[in-house]
Amino acid sequence: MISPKDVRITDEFWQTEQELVRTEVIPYQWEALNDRVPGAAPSFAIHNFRAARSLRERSHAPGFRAPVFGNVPFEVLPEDPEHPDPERFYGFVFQDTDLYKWIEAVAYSLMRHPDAELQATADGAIRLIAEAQAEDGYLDTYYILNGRDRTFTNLRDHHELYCFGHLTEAAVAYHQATGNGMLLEVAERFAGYIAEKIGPEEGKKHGYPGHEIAEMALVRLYEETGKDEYLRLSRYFIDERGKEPNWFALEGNPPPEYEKPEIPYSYYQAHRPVREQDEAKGHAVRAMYLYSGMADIARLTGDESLKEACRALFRSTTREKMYITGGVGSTHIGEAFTFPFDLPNDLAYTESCAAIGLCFFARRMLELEARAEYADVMERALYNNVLSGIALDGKSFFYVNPLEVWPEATHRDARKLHVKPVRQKWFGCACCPPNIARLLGSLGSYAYTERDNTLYVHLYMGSEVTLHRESGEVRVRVAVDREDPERWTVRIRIYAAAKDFTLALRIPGWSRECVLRGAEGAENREENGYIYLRKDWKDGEEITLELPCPVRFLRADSRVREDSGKIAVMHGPFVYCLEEWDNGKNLNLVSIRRGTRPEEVAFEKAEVAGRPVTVLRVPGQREEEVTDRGLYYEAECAGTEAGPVTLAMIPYYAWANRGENEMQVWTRIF
Ligand code: FUB
Ligand code: ZN
Repeated sequence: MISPKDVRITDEFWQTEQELVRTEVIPYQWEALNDRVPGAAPSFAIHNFRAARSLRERSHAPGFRAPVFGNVPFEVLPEDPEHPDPERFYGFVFQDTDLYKWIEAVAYSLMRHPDAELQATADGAIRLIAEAQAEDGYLDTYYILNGRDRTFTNLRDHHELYCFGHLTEAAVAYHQATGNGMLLEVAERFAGYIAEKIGPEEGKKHGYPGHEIAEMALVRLYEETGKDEYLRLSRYFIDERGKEPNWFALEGNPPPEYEKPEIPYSYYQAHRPVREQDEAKGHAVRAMYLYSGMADIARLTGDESLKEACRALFRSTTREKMYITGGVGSTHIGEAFTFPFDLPNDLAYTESCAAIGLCFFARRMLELEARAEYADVMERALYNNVLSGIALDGKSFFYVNPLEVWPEATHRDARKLHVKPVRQKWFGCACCPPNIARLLGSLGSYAYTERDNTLYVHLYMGSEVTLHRESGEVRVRVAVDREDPERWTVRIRIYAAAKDFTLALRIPGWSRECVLRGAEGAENREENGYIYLRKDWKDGEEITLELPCPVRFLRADSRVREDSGKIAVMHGPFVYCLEEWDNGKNLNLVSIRRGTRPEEVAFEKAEVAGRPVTVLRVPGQREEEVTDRGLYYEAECAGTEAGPVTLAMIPYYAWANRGENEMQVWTRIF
């Protein structure tokens, strides 16, 4: 894998996002983790580690009695919010992960931008984590503080292995960024503890995580340390999942209410062995994380049946259950997938973490086999659902990313209370904001992958990647000029002579007519959506790829009932939307004029919340408002009166940055 350390993002658009993470998100989240943001839901993450450290210190005192697990709920709130008990655990069962994700985001930031003060803060947090770790290596403050007698007794719901996964991801990143191995040691000690308790051997629990992530985290740990036991454990989790008798039944905990007896355990993707799964099911984030881990294991072991399952699950996810924005998970009930083509726009759940998980999955599929389809999906999720999760000023976040919002309904309709019309400062369940931060921080490893002397360029963003090869370093610099909205001009320059080296350039799904210049004498072939250029490259050699970037009108498959008779507008990888701010109230009354051709759409340079955006001006109509003829009234079968208007569309990621207002992605044709 190409480390984010080896890629420097120079692109104006993406560098702005990375700088926001560095200058706004990381400092803000640190305050949030320390419960110092007035008006924001408290995190208790640091509080819990302090309490666990204090418990460990006290555990050596004479007469110490370890806590015994009582009836502790999934989320613990202080009785007196003003005075939380310093010795108690608060927050969700997985609260520890917010700190781990923050450390991971810090690691990526330090890779790009050394900062002694930030590093010292993170080092301090890591020391706290190490001091909170139990002497046997176990580390989950929820159990440490509420009672170790329940350790690993509810793998299905209690997230201990999920916490381990995030700890490990952070540990690897921090080690790579700074060389500080303290967190890596903590993670390895916890991994060792897990392997003692869970596994195929007699006397161990034959279980696996209820919320996946440990699978891919263990692969990272294996790749960082070279220790086979981590790969074995990851593989065990994957192979064991869904086998009969089902571990989650054997554990004997009562089923949660969203679990239906006729589809047992699909919420956790444990309804059947993973190689027999071919439909994306259950909790969307869990599903994406599992499939990512499966793809990792398939890559490392060459296991064909696992590869086939990954392909089937990718198809199911993206050809039947994905929104045009790259969002996945249609319902807030269980934060889950529903059935194929059920993609409601105003009820969508489309959690930011789920779209991030889809990026993880797609990148791992690319590492398995280069097919532009995977990169198209990764790009779709990244440029739309993921980016919409964070405000343009980096100070507030969406958990849920709907495709249509009528603010009044989100306040008054109980079915839509999960939809927020404006981004929130923080959340009691704050999984999304630090997840966005760690993804944006590690963008470089999504833009490129490397295999067999081939550098794959998946995402076109200004950047410079350094490849470490036996013959020396090769630097490849990519510059993307988007000045002309009708085309992206990509210039790729290679520094250092590279013998028998292949550049593989993705042909984006939105730009099939691309034109390549340069690469004289290269062996040139096209395969699965990539142009392969193989040759002995000279130092300083440059090629140019012109990517026409037309406006496109998209329709949905007829089975997506919500979108019948409507179109969505895209420009390059960006999905566009209408906002009330630009188009007036009642977006239900506007339509795109029948027969409009994409070439009739005009571009306009504008700003939203101080950030440059390309606005699309689209010929449209607005129906007259009828409010004085009764709830229902007799009318001609000819449509209502409508007058011409020019609709202004902005990129979806930029919506809700100018206050609360209506928004819609899919618009009627009339
Ligand atoms: O359960 C941990 C995280 O919290 C999930 O990934 C999110 O969906 C949220 O439920
Ligand atoms: Zn989330």
